Amino acid sequence: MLEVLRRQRIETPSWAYGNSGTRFKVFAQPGIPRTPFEKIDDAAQVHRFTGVAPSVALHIPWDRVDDWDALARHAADAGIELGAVNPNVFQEDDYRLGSLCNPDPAVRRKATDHLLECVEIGARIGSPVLSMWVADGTNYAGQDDIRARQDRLEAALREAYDAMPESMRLLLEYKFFEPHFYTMDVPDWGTSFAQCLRLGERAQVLVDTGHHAPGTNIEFLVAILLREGRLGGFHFNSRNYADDDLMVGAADPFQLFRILHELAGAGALEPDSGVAFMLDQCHNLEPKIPALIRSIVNVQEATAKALLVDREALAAAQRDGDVLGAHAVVMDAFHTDVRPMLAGLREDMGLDPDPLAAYHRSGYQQRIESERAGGAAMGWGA
Ligand code: LRH
Ligand code: MN
Ligand code: MN
Repeated sequence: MLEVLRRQRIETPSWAYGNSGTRFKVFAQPGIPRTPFEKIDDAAQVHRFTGVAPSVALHIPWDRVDDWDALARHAADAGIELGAVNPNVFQEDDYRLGSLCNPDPAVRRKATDHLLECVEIGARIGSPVLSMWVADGTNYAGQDDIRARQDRLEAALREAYDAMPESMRLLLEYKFFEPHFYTMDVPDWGTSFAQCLRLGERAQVLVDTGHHAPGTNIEFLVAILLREGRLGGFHFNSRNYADDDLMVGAADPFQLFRILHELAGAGALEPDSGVAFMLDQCHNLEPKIPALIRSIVNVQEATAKALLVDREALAAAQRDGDVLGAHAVVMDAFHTDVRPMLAGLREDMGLDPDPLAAYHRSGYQQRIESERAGGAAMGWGA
């Protein structure tokens, strides 16, 4: 069990280090990175104090640089890997009626070329994942042909898929609403799954935990995708209302535990299981690096609890039809305080048992706040 926790890998998103907010207001924070290089420096701090966050996801164009080799070298020097490359097909005027699904072939060409560029960047920096979120959709009945849009999507994804090196996977993320309010072209795991099936084995579903209708049983769909070998990974975050992007494990730690319980049962917590653990969060009020450290710790705690489930006792209770007994086995694990065990593991890994306190003591926050005065917002809210 400790071995699984020691080897766990959780990727942080570059955009979580930048200023963010809602459509009402972006509150600027001191010490925010001014360049993708500085975002990597901050990601390296999260890894330094947690020991399990060795990679950072990029969003293009938010993280576009002139010299990709220089960025990869900078990351390597900081002890960080460049992780998933996220194309951005939702922030151009041309995409008003969609990007990959747009009725205009010229717009689709432009969006597809952006995917191809991202595949090229990913290949150059050694990224294992092309992480696609398609913001396309419609607002009104009759606005466009639903099935034709799926065909256009398939054609565009096919180009990206065929261009990917063998080492790369395409993860297709879904979201049930926003920015469109009548149809989204990839609203749910079923639509993503159907597209992935047509593309091939290296196309898999990405589950962003904030992208479901209220009441959706996420662990159920996770179990189904695991069974089909098509669970590519997660964008972890918490939601109370919609796509809130709060810290993972904050709103509903029990839900996070239930998801990880499904993964544990399928052996999918092992780093070579092919399920990518990524955070996708925005820290609108709280300081970024401490929030990401806290998020990593939240995932570790839920993982430890999932690993504590007595699987033999659970199987026996299930065999016996002992409903309350089976439930008790799961709840016993959930209610266990795993914090002392994780503190011990960190010491064993040569880390401080309390990563947040260690970060605060390190002086890094004070340094970036004085050195980066006047830094620009990047990504969300730029
Ligand atoms: C969309 C999303 C997607 C984007 C990210 C910034 O809501 O979850 O993953 O790339 O937010
Ligand atoms: Mn996401
Ligand atoms: Mn989202």
